[in-house]
Amino acid sequence: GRKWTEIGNLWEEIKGEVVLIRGRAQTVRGVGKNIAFVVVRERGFTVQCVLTVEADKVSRQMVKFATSLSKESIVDVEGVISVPNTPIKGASQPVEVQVRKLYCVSKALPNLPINIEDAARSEVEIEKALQAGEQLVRVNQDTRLNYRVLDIRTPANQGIFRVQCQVENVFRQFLLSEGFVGIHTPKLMSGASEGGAAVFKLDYKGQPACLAQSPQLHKQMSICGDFARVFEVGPVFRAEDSYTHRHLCEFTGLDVEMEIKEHYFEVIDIVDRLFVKMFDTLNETCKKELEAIQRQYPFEPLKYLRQTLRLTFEEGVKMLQEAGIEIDPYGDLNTEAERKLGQLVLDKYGTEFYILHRYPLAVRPFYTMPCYDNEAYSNSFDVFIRGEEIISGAQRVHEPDFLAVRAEACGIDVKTISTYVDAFRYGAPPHGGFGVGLERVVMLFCGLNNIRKTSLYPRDPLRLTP
Ligand code: ATP
Ligand code: AMO
Repeated sequence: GRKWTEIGNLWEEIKGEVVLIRGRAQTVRGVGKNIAFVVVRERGFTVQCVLTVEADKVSRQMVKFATSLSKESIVDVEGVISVPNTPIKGASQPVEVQVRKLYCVSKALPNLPINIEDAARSEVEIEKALQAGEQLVRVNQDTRLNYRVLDIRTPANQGIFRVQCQVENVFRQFLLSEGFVGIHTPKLMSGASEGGAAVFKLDYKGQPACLAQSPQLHKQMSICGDFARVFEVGPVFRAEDSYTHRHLCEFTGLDVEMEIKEHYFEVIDIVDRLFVKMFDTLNETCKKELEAIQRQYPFEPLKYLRQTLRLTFEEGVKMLQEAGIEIDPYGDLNTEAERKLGQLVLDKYGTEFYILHRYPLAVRPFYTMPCYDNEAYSNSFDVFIRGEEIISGAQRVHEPDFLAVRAEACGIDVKTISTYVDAFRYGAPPHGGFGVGLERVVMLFCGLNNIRKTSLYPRDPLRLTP
């Protein structure tokens, strides 16, 4: 086959070389009958291709053909790299391609519902353009999501989903290096694992069933089966009934479960080292992607410490109370209090990533282990980025009769989870774990304002397509 060059690799060093590239016609402009400019884009990188009528090489017909290309059509271009005297507007690469051959591989419709250039602009750029009297359509979120295939062509979106891939990759690599084994648990379940309200019910060949709200029960059962340390990356289903910026009906769960030798801090230690490694790796390996995201959605890099700050729930409540906020010391923090505490922690400790542990037992799921020294509290924790929750975790109850009592107390019908409770009757080690929302990690690391931006094809209470 012929040698293809990626548009992102077209630099001054290869001046004079003949290259072959494939990309989308982002903009097309004819100047008279003898010249045409086609800006070609490949995964966020753009280069200007120039067609000039010259004997034997480019005909007038070809210039006409190029000028008539519809935006977003896919083209193959062969040409010579040249370096223009003045910088090129509207292209990421500093060189031009002097076109010899141009083929249209696939035509796009002439009128697209989203103009990629408009969809790629930041709020500031949009405001400027509007003030300058430019004709511009602000692309709203519903339009973006309705035509997601077009929307995800923007450089920021290309960046977001590469960052997401790296988050998942670091999660796996780190845990594998710590002796964890990856597992897959069923998504069709006989009962709810996280409380009955937010569960999708379905008919399983005549039996009532539901979609898994988490791998909670089976990841614990795998510990009873002697895997000692497990992780899972998989879909999680929640029938959320409210429409918020951070809840989806289907998201990707990064789950961990492990034996505990002495203390639930062993689980927190894993969270700590995993996420410091994660943030370091993202900052090192995703520079281009993060820049592309920042250009459209400006954000400050995440502030985090070498060793993650740990506060008890009581300490958090005290900080909020001292700031004049009324808090029930045995209740849960609402979204507003979580945000406020995030700000107080940032001001006092200089970090936007921290762990809050020893939550009141009453606000945690039935499988959570109470504190040995005070049963009003539990061996549990939440983890926050920029004042919003990304992780919940805890040590679990491993005594079956007490587990059944806790489940009933939390309104769960033990019959629907009897195989889970019974798993602890064959000998079960002390254990704990945590669940991370992948889309939330990406959203908050990148300071984005809506979880739909970090879900490729989001499912929310109002959206089941595309
Ligand atoms: P988790 O399910 O792990 O707790 P979460 O982020 O979904 O994760 P919730 O328990 O649902 O958190 O809620 C945490 C807090 O956020 C609650 O105390 C509640 O005040 C607030 N909250 C939850 N859902 C909403 C919502 N739809 N609108 C406003 N606030 C909400
Ligand atoms: P929890 O219900 O807190 O805990 O979920 C764990 C993490 O998943 C994310 N998350 C969500 N992300 C998007 N949309 C949603 N509707 C949504 N709900 C939750 C959050 C949250 O921190 N079994 C426990 C975990 C454990 O203890 O191991 C659980 O499911 O980032």
